[in-house]
Amino acid sequence: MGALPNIDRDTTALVLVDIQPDFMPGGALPVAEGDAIVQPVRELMEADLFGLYVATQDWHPAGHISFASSHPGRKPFEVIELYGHQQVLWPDHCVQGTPGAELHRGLPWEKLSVIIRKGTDPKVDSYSGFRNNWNPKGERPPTGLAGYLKDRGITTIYVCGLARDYCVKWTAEDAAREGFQVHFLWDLTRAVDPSSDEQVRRELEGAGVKILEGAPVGG
Ligand code: VGL
Ligand code: ZN
Repeated sequence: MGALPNIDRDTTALVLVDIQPDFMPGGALPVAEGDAIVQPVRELMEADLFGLYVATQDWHPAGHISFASSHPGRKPFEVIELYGHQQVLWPDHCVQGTPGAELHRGLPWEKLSVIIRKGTDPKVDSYSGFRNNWNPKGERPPTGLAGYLKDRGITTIYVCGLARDYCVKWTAEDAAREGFQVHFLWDLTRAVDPSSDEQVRRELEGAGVKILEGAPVGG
């Protein structure tokens, strides 16, 4: 690829999802090759193509409902039913205030206008930057990010980060439902389960998300 389509800075934001040490190799919930996105994401941020930069940060209280350790007898990566939906049980990760929950030190975060911290409700998980997962009432409460972007005239977003098959995917799908044009920077993401890649592609395309491959700048 090597070049992005023309970007209108006034209406286009870059959304950086969960680029945190706990999702890097050696972290608490490691994503294979998660560290490989850091340099291309840095180059993309430094290219200064976007009018607005937003990050999400997975930010769970200790004892969070998504942790296997909160469910006696369960192990990480088992799936349970929670409030009528499937919930993967994760290793403890991104615990508020721990080093693994920080934003990765290799990126120019000073460009950010806002950081959306998510997964802060002890009883509700949150993959997407736009809405929590389902709560006991069957709702997915908004984080305010859609309004934040719309109030600033943003109509188009590019998404990258970790993990491709969870938080980046859910963020992209919710953004499309909110009416944004969504571009998924495939090679600036990595998956928890790479065997799901083809299904992830089909579901993103079904949601109206455009998948862009290759290094967006340089590369
Ligand atoms: C994520 C699982 C649990 C992600 C966050 O960032 O994709 N995955 N929490
Ligand atoms: Zn999480």
